[in-house]
Amino acid sequence: MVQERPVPTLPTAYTSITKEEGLRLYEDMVLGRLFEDKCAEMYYRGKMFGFVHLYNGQEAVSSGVIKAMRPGQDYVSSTYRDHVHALSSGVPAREVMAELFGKATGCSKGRGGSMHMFSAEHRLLGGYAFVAEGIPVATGAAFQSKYRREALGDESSDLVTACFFGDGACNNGQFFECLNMAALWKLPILYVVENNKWAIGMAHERATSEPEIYKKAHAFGMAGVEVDGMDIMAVHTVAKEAVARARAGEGPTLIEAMTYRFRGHSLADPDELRSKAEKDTWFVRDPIKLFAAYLNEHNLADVGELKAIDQKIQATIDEAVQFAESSPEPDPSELYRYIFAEDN
Ligand SMILES: Cc1ncc(C[n+]2csc(CCOP(=O)(O)OP(=O)(O)O)c2C)c(N)n1
Ligand SMILES: [Mg+2]
Repeated sequence: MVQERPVPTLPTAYTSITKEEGLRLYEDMVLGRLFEDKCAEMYYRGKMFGFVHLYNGQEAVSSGVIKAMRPGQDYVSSTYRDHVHALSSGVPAREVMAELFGKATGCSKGRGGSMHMFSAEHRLLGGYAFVAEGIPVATGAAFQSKYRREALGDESSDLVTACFFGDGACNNGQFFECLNMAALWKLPILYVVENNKWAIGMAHERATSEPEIYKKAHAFGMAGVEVDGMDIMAVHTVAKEAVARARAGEGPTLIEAMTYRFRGHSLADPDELRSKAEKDTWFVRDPIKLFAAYLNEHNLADVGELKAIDQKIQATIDEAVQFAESSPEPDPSELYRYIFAEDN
């Protein structure tokens, strides 16, 4: 048995949910999972190029946080592991798949590919290939919403930003500089660390002096919370509190979600460094299976209802692949478009 860091569970009384909300969260996690499974299939069939990093296992973090926000208004920033954050933000599956195929109908018009999902409409500030690169961008987005509201008097600008990044990113200087500014200026932002224990082949404890990342918030006088990232109810509850705090002008929160990626670092990674014992420990904590069991136990959904959702989502994804395959590639005459803002 692998010795794992204990993660606090929320008191049961704290974690009630309506059927409607439960099914919405379940559906979003299934969308992320089935989409990524299809990505793997398409990648190995040679439909996509470059590195493709999948999110399987971490779905409770994306769904739990983003579904606690206002769709199409609040901002989300991601990393190179960005497909599922895009889906939770409302970018249609067909546009994410088309982007992966490098097609003109993709959400970044085929210019971005796997690591550069973007959607102004869905307030997705982008996937970023450099580790920690999204942190200053998200911090800037949070600053502008606060500035518009407080300095320019725009009351509608009570917007919140969620900034996702990995455990490895927390050893990068941008993390410290941005947390300092965000705490100083009480910015409306959630820094969400998806601690999946590894940065490619570097084990988290080998790379950082204080592995409990949420504690780093206290150095800045910021709220810091650790949460079971495989338990969507826990993530969603913590996220709702952090969003409310941010919207009320009470400042940022650092959320450390303890999670695990079920596949290698990227689809090119043979994943030989993580032990079988460690993987097995986490595989049994599959967030989708855990939540399906929760919904069953609390009579919120039966097996048939959940299966119907799975089938509906699978149909959406199959349609997304057809859309991506039949879409045109970007026209070579447009090679220099979308480089400067005025071209958009
Ligand atoms: C600034 C920078 N340094 C190094 C790399 C190479 N690199 C790509 S992914 C990665 C690991 C990051 O791990 P983590 O932040 O934990 O995210 P995860 O992949 O686990 O989601 C590294 C070092 C990079 N892309 N950018
Ligand atoms: Mg990691």
